[in-house]
Amino acid sequence: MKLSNVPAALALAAALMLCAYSCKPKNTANAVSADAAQKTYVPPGKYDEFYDFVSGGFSGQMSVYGLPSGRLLRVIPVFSVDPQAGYGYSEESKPMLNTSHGFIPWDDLHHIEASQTNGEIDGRWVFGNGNNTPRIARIDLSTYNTAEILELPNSAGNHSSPFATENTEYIVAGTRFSVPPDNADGDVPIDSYKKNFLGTISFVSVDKNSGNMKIAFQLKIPGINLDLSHAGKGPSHGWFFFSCYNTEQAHTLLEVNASQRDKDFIMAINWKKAEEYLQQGKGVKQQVKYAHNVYDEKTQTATSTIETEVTVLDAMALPGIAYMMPCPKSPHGCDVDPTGEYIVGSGKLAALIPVLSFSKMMNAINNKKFDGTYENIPVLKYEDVLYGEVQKPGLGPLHTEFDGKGNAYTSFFISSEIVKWNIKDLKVLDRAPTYYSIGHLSIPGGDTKKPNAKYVIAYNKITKDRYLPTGPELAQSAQLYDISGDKMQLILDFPTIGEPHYAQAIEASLIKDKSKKFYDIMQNENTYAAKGEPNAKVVREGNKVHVYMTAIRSHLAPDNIEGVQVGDEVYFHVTNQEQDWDIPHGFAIKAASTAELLIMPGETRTLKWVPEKVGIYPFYCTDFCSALHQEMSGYIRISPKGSKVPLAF
Ligand code: K7E
Ligand code: RUQ
Ligand code: CUA
Repeated sequence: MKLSNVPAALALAAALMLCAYSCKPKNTANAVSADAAQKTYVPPGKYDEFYDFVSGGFSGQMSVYGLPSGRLLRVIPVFSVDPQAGYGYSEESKPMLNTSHGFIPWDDLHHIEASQTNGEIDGRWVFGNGNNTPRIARIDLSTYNTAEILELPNSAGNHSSPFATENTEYIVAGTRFSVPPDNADGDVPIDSYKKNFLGTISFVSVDKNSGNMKIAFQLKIPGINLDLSHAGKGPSHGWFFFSCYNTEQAHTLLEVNASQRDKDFIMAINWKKAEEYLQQGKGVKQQVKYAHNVYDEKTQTATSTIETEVTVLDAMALPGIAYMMPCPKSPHGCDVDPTGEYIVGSGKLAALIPVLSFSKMMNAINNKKFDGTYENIPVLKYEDVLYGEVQKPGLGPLHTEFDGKGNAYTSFFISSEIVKWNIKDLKVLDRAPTYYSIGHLSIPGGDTKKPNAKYVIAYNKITKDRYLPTGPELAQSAQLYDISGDKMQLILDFPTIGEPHYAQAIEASLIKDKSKKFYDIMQNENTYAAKGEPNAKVVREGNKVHVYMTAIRSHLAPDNIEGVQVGDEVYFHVTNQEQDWDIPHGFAIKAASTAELLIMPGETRTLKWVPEKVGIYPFYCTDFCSALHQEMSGYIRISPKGSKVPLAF
């Protein structure tokens, strides 16, 4: 660390903080549109027009809201254990949270991306990235379950993720932290960064039918920080664009040392070229360890497999895969417009928005107009790839979404506003304040070829005085704007679960009818399913006791269990016998250190309990399911180890 940098760092930090706390946007009074109530009113019993899948940030979960009402419809457990659903507590779901580092019941679910076909949202799956221990999750949009979680090796801080190519050929993930590759000796001095640390981009293929993910290949890139990315589309299909900061490759005092250059890069990756190299056998097999967790709908059980190999292509050694396009000051967002021609970078510290041109980039590449190399990767000239700059748009541009009518909407963290601008002439058309410090914003389909630009939703970092005070912590806030006219109109504030980053809103008509109502119990292949109360039983195998329990309004069977001893491993396999929509049963037992189970109709869920003390323990259904719900209960008697009490139920 150079000492001379310290005052500069402090000054910068102070400036940014000042802004976050004092930049209360102007024209607060007329921000809310007069007919807001009408525009967001969805009468009781009526459905919303959009589902909004919102990242939960450090809550690790994904939440689903209805728009325009802002109703919270569901929280889907993904990267964190969830007591409500028993996710991460039931034996069936525990393997979902396995990693090569063991069971990790928390992550930072950062960005959401919907699957696409022909560059349009197809309503099959949404993907979320675990930012901390690099993972990608796939959520099924008929069951709203986390169907798959894939860990990424050679990676750390999986931030530039999980963005999809036009036909979801790949979900792409770039590492935010460069690290020594997993198969290298990691015990190296941190100041050997430039020598030992590398960046990685993972191309995860997605099976068209099953959705199953697989790391098709990884690209080895210089030790820079990848921040965000988006796929090319239309003419730029086959390319992927990444914002990069810290091209200085600093490893201390990043806020200064990684912000020295006037320009960092947007890296363009030609993944079709990478595929060619792969076919020519230019990939190098590398031994690594990463978990691949799949939930099987038939057995209703997740399995975790530790995979041991990835194929790596070196983008610094194989020409034609990577190019660097200069982009002002620490770019954050990296967004491609619906035509696929314009690439918008957002320099967090820049006072302008650069718009790069794909066709100009191709010209420069085809004419080999390079301005030297960066770690062997050709660098293009800013002037050669620049379409133009939006001048003085606001402070701290972060992310851009598109309306498909030639306009772009950019979020400004520091000046707390959304700015609408025209792509063709780069003129600012409108600005609307956000409360406060907006991060991402999203328009339904706003990062696809076909946006449905009825609304833009702001996801804000700071809530302050917008809600009734609830102690030092306030819920983060989302704000809904009507953008069907020329001017943006704020029509609703609604709180979010955890810290929202990116989100994807999907037209309800596309997915609502395929939403599963219950599981067919006859198709339930869980090894421990009990179908019908006569099949309820208790089986002892050594010190393991398996309780095959049935739940139906309003009875748990068996409801009296004896002959179980301290130190036994007791497995309550509870099968919900109902075959009707929205009739779950719950299950909890006194003193069991795990959470409850919540069992959907036709489903089996297992709670493991190792009793430690002699006694009588009641258990009961936790979900108020009928007038006789309180009667849905029972007792288990725990006897001392070695007791002669016979097994009875
Ligand atoms: Cu801008 Cu981590 Cu996508 Cu949040 S990131 S804001
Ligand atoms: S019971 S409806 Cu516990 Cu009165 Cu709740
Ligand atoms: Cu079943 Cu309450």
